[in-house]
Amino acid sequence: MKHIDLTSHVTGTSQYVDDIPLAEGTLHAAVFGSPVAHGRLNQLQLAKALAYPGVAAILTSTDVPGDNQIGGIIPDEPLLAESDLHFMGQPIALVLADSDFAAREARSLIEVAIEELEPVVRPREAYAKGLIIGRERTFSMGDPDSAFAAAAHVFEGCGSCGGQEHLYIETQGAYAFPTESGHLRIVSSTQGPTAVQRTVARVLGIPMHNIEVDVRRLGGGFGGKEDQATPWAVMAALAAQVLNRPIKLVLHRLDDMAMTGKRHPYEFDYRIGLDDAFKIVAYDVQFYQDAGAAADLSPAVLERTLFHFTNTYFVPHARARAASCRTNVTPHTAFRGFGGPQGMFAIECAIAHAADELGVTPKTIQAANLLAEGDTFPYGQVAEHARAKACWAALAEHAKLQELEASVRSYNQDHVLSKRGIALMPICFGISFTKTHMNQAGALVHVYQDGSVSISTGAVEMGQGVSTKMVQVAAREFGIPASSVRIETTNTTRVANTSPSAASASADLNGKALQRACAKVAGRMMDVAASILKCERSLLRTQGNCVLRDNQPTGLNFHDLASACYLQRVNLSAFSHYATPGVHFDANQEQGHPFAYHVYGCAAVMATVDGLRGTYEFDLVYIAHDFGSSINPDVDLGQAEGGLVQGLGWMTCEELYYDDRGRLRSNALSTYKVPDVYAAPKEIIVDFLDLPGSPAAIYQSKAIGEPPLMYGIGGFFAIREALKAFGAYLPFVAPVTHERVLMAVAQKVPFGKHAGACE
Ligand code: MTE
Ligand code: LUZ
Ligand code: MOS
Repeated sequence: MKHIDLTSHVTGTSQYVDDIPLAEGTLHAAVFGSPVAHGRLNQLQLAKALAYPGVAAILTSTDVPGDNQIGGIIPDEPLLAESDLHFMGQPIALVLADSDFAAREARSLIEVAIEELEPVVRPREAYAKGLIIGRERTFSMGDPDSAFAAAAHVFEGCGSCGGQEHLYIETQGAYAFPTESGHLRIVSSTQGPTAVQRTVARVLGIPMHNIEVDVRRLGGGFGGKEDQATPWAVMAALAAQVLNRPIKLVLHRLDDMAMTGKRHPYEFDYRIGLDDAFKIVAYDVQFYQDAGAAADLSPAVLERTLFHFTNTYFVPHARARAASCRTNVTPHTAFRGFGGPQGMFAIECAIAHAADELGVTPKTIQAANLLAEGDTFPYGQVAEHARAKACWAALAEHAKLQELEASVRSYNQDHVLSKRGIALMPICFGISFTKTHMNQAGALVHVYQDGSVSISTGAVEMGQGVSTKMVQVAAREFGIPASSVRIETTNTTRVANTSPSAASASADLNGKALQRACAKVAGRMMDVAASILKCERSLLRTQGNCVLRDNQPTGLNFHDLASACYLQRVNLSAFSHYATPGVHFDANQEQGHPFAYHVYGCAAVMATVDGLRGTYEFDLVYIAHDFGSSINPDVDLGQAEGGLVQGLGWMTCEELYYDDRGRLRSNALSTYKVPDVYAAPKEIIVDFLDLPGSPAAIYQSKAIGEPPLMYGIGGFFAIREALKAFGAYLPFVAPVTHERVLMAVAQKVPFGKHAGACE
């Protein structure tokens, strides 16, 4: 089945927040943000801005009727700054005017008196000053200290990986409508409608039932709208309530890039111990997460770094420590992989370092340490249906890895100015929210009396195809064509108390809830069919709109059955709830069974580096991925390819540059480079591993949204291998931009001096 938004996307008729026809009396909002990264706000002069034609009002923290607080995990973030300014772009005031242009012009007339303070822009510096959010966490298994003492080889070093701009095509935005009796209806481009509803209630000091949040779809989220869609919706709601007018707030791209958080940059120190058979006997790592100026989701992201710090390897003696470091940049947030990629990058660096020293390729070490069935993860969960070795073997066979490696060697012999490298990137990603209570969902289904079906779930469509999958679930449960099913908007009045669409779990959680809801209604309908056809219900099933008895048509179709049910006063609606069974985690012991299952896969990435220019290209990426029994191979393939390219971008060309005043200099598409069609690999081949998925996933499929992003890490190491062929060593600093490659070739960074990574 094709993605249900295919035609409307291609013809430009899909609707987003900015496409909603303007309601009478609408005011447009522009957000005035802090001009400094750290300081104290002494005075705000609004007179000139208020005098600008068309300006209706300017709201500040003093206009907040409830709690001026939007922090989800830790209450450390005001909606609008009071006196302390913690990052450049931090919202201070909201200008409301009768046009977007007027609001923005007036915004530029706001004057401030600020006492500027020294900003902290590096996580290690924040750590040294004790600027830590939440508590430091340690995951540990075995006895690393003794294992290091006994290890034949021990290597230590450090590295870093940069942040990443989400660059959803639709920027952040919301449209709030005051309806009546203090009720607000908010259309928001959010992954978390309930988070918006809950936070609006808190900030406005009103009950949640006075707020309806509605989402048709997002033009991309990638985690950037899991939590950080909320403030813009709350600002729109605040102004709608105070002014009793519809309020539209859609960020312009430059504001979005300057004001919203990104993937967390990390720095790390590692130590790895191996025996003579290349077994990793011990691994120890310390992570410094650049959390930005407020907690946002950072503690949860940090936790997932710890869940994935051994990637897909079994390390008997392993320890990871991690701290969220408070710096004066935008609070960083969820981004596809949610801290997992950073954890995996670190161990891949440690492996590459050991490989350099031991004179083997990283592949030798990777292969010797892949997780096996029954191995224990450092957080206590035992690997079941472990597919690390199966994916590795499938890749080696299907990609004809040995031939590929031979071709790289001969290429390098024949070429002086350009060299090739190949890297393998095995992955393992845990599926479930690591906060156990978030693993729940709800679904509502109506069968109308004409047999057409309407479904609502808590899942938000952001391009990943979850709406398509929900339609497939309902069609399959009722035995009707997908064209008979309509998926409604995600709306807090139809499905309440939802988790954000995140953690790759939306299809599993909402699909299972929907399956139950459909089964309830279908069961009632089949009872009626059995009475009409005077036969055992167990002989009946529905397919392609027809009710079949012993697989033979009965003449009764789904439409007539629905109207018969209605006339017999049978309930044709149902709501169901689903909560993932068996997941738990004890954050005091740092032990438990946090994931319903794991997704595995392996990629081979081949890159060619031009030694004169420092440029590179990805010639080929081969992936063997554990999709389970995919319910939509087209959609899932798109997720695999898109995730890969987004991961390659993070590792290579996407460079966020903050100056030492905490100003983001790469704040536009002219200075922040995402992979385009030329930067994408010339060839991407994705093999579906032919193994059943998990019973915890919908129809034994497997979650697909995030895991493929981590294949992109292979891009860094493919380039690094190519550089080794030049006799140059690449320090473990990502992204590896063309400039960094050129420097590595030109300077022939001596091995062992992983320069630049550790200061
Ligand atoms: N794919 C598209 N096209 N757009 C997106 O915003 N977000 C990713 C992934 N794939 C995203 C995407 C992220 S971060 C997650 S968590 C999952 O989709 C969320 O959807 P799922 O739970 O249905 O997989
Ligand atoms: N969001 C979240 C996530 O709140 N918890 C998670 O565990 C998670 N994992 C991946 C992506 N988003
Ligand atoms: Mo995805 S980072 O879980 O929104």
